[in-house]
Amino acid sequence: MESPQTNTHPKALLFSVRTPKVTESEAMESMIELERLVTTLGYEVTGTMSQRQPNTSGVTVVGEGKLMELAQLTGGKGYRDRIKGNSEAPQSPSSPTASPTGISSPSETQKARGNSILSGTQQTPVTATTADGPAVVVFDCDLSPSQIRNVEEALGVPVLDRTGVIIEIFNRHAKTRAARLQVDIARQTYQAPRLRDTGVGKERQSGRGSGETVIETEKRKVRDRLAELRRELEAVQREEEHRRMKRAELLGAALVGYTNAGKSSLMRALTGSDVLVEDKLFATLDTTIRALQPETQPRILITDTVGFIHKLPHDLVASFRSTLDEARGASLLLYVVDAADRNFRSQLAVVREVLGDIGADKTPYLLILNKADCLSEWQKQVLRAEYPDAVLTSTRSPEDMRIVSERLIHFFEKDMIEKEILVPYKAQGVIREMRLNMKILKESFTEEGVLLLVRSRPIDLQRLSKMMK
Ligand SMILES: Nc1nc2c(ncn2[C@@H]2O[C@H](COP(=O)(O)OP(=O)(O)OP(=O)(O)O)[C@@H](O)[C@H]2O)c(=O)[nH]1
Ligand SMILES: [Mg+2]
Repeated sequence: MESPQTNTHPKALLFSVRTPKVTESEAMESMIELERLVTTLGYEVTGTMSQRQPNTSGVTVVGEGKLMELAQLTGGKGYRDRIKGNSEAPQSPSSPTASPTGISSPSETQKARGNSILSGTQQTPVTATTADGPAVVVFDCDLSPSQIRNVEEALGVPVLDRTGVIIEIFNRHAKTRAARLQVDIARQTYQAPRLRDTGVGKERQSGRGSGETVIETEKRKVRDRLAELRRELEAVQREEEHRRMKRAELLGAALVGYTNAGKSSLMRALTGSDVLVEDKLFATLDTTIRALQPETQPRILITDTVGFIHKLPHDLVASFRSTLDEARGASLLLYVVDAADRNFRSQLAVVREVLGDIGADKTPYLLILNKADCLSEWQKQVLRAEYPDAVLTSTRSPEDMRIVSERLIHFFEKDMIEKEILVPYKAQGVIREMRLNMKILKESFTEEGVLLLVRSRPIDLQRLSKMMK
C-alpha cells in the first residue's frame, strides 16, 4: 500500500485481551505481528494496551473502566447509547455503504472522523478528540459485529479486529482476477453477519413496497453477490485447473512459507523474474510461475505463493485454497523460513498445519532457513545442528542461491534413469513433448526413426510409452 504522506500516518492504538488460554509470550508475539499488519495498512502504531479477561465474549470485550481509559485517549464518551435504548442509531461503520470490511484507508479514516464511517455516538459530537489521539483502535482478537459496534460507540473512532485488518491488506494487494474474486468473497462473508447484527430494534423499510426492511434488502444483496462471485470464481478455477493439469507433467517446485520470509526474493534470485519484493506482510497474493535460470533441460518451474500467518481467517484460508492448490500440485515444496525471526519455529508450525489442511504435507520438501546474513556464526551453528537437512541461505548471496539451485536440480534428477528410445518418423510430435520433460543426451537418425538417449523420471517414460502406443 502506498503511504498517504510522509509523517502524516494516522495513528493506531493496539489492544490485547489477555485470556488464560494464551500465554504471555504468545500474546506478545501476536501483538508484534499485529503491529506489522497495522503498519502495512499505513497506520502509525502509537501505543498498545492490554487487559486480562476470562474470555473475549463480553459486550464491550474490555471492562467498563478500561473502556473509559481508552475513551479518554480517543475522545469518546466511554459508554454506549444503543445499550441504553437508543435503537434509532444510524448504521455502524460496517454498514454496506462503508468499506465492506468496515475499514477505510487511513486518509479516509481521517476524513471520516466525526462523520459517516463512525457509528451511533457520532450524533453527539466527540468531546475530547485531539489531533494526537488514535484514529483507530485495533483489537488482536476477533470481535463480533455487535462488540465492534459497542466499542465504537464508546470510543468514537473506528474499531478493527485482526481478521478485518488481514482482509483489508489482502484487498489492497490482490491483483489477478482470481485473487480479487477470492478477496471479495472473504470480504462479503465477513460482512454478512455484521448486517445481520445491525438489525437492532425497529428497522426502516427499504422503500421498495415489498415490506422488506433495509437489513433484509442488504442481506439479500450480499447473498446474491456472493453467489455470483462464487460462480465467477469457479469458472476462473476451472481454467486454472486445466492449466495446472497440463503443468503437472512438468517438473515443479513451489515456494511456501510464512509471510515476509523471503519467498518472492528467492523467486527473483532463482528465476530472474521481477516479482514484487517488499518488507510488508502479504506482499504476494497472486501465484507466479517461472522457470529456474539458467534454464535446465527439462525446465524446472518455480511457483511463488501467498504467505501464511498465525490465525489466518478461515474464510481467507478457504478462498485461497485454490491458490495453494499450486503448492499441492508441486513435486517439491521449498519451505522458506525467516530464520532471523525468533518466532520462526512457531511460524513453521503454522505453515505445516495449513499444508496439512490442504493435503500437501506428504509432498517432499526442502527447508530453507533464510536471512542467514542476519545471523551470527553461533546462531548458524545451532541451526545447522537442529536442522541438518536444511539449507541456510541469504537471498542476497549469489553463492547461496547457486546452492539452492543445485539442490533443486539434484532433487529432480536423482530418480531419473537413462533410456534409449526410438521415435518413428511418423510420430515426430512426441519429440517436442520429450524435450519438455526429459533430458536428451544423444540424438541420431536411423532408418526407422530418431534414436534418442534420454534421462528421465520413470513416470515420464511411462507417459511417453502410452503416447507412442
Ligand atoms: N536480510 C535479508 N532480508 C531478506 C532476505 N530475503 C528477503 N529479505 C527481505 O525480506 C522482506 C520480505 O521479502 P519477500 O521476498 O517479499 O517475502 P515474501 O515471503 O515473498 O513475503 P509475502 O509475499 O509478503 O508473503 C523484503 O524486505 C526482503 O528484502 C535475506 O536473505 N536477508
Ligand atoms: Mg512474496
